[in-house]
Amino acid sequence: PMMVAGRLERRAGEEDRGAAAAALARRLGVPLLADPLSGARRGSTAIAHYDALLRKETFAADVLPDWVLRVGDLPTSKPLRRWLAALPDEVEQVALEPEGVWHDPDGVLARIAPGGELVEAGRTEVGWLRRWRDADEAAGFALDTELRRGLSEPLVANHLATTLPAEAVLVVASSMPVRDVEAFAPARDDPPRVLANRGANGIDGTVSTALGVAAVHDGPVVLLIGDVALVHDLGGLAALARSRRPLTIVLVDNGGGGIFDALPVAAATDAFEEHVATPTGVDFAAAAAMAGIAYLRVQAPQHLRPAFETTLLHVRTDRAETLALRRRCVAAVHAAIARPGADEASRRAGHEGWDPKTYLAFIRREGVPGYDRLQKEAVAATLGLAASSILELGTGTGETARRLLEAHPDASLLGLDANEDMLAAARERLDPARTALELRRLEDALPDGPFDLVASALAVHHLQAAGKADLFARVRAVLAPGGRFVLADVVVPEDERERSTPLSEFDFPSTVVQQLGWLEEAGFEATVTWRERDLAVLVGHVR
Ligand SMILES: Cc1ncc(C[n+]2csc(CCOP(=O)(O)OP(=O)(O)O)c2C)c(N)n1
Repeated sequence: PMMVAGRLERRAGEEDRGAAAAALARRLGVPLLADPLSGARRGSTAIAHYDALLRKETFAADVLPDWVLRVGDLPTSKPLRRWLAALPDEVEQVALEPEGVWHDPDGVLARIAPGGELVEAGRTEVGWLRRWRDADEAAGFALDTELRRGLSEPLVANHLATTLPAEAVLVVASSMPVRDVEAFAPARDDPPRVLANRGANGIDGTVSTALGVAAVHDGPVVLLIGDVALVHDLGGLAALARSRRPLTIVLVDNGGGGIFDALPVAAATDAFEEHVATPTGVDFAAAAAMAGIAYLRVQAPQHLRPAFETTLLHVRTDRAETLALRRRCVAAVHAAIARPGADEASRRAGHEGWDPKTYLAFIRREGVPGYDRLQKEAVAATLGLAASSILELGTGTGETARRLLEAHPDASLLGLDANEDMLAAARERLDPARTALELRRLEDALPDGPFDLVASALAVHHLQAAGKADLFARVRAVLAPGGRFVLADVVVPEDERERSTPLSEFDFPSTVVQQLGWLEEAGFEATVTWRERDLAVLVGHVR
């Protein structure tokens, strides 16, 4: 069994239900995955780093509970939400909700237990809590090491959640502040109260909310907010001058909506900055002067503490660096919990450490369950084209190349791969008279065309969204008129439960729809010729 705690309401004078949830988890001896908004991220069974942990497929698949008790709202973390939604049907998920209100967008709750009903948890298996605790602790160490390198958005969230006293209230804005606090706040016995205006996750009115909290709360009140959200409530900033209670505003200014950098829309480079990221261009020192409040440019974490008068603490960060840091943090957590053996599958299916001798057997056995079928469908999608020159991206051991040469007896093939050992293996099995092989990464410039056919199997998903969009445009440029691009790869399945290919931190599959979009943008007429579970064959015809 396990417990999951999300945002819990608490009115003045009511008992602290977060603390009660943590006490229950301790009594049951079960892991408690608690969003800081629940107030339950405390005690010896609290798990703080579930967001990063559950991004690792092998870990997520390895720690399935037999029973879940949920209190409060759903936590914000997408990986946690997905994982809960995809738990097997026989895992009963129960919401404990004394107020008769619960949140279940995925329709996975089996039962709503009103307050007071005796909740019977199954027996706790020996070592079950320890597996979670060990992973959580390893994750915490790994993150500390990453975060110590310099002032950053995750460090700001971590520092505030670690150092604010129990009597403080931390108000967090929507977008990354609420997520950073969820991902980087440690479990501690006396956490400050964390409040957020979730609702529809608006970034508006947040300064006003914090102002209201400061008006009634006796202890320090700190607001953690992004630059776009702050600009959405400059009116609230102006109102601060009329409040006699101090509010400390920690502004994380990354020049726009940093949340969007991690989304596929970031690949739309022509419109992204102006229409999605929307940097505000506001001079925040001048905004503080307008509001009549103190202003300080933050250079080090120790500046981040409650001030005695209302103050704007301005932290400048860089969006691209922040995105890279977030990814390093997740990778560091995954490396820290990697267990030899358990992770062999994902490591070998990943980018590094491929051994060409065993790769094919491995991938047939457990790596990509539909491997043979995918190969067949990829070749089928190339038929009907009189190809004399073929470019293959990610030749690997040469399996696809062999099949392509067989299907196109008049063609010669140029194969690219970033791994020398793989190319050596491919060289051994392919006809040298019809094949040339080159060591190149997909990110590198493509060889000059024109080619009649560009084909790729199980390689392009190593590129992130922007990299894929960019590659598709470069492929289009080296194709001859009437040419074709055949892309056979792992994709994000329509239903998470359809995922059957083990992924590592070097795999970034996209959805079919996203990839069709990038193909169209690159000037292809794009179609799907085959798809099953998390594998698909996409074809781009030169328009
Ligand atoms: C009222 C409202 N308008 C628009 C949005 C869409 N939206 C979500 S996050 C975001 C960007 C927020 O940027 P910022 O406050 O700087 O935080 P960051 O993403 O950089 O952490 C926007 C515009 C929203 N949630 N609410």
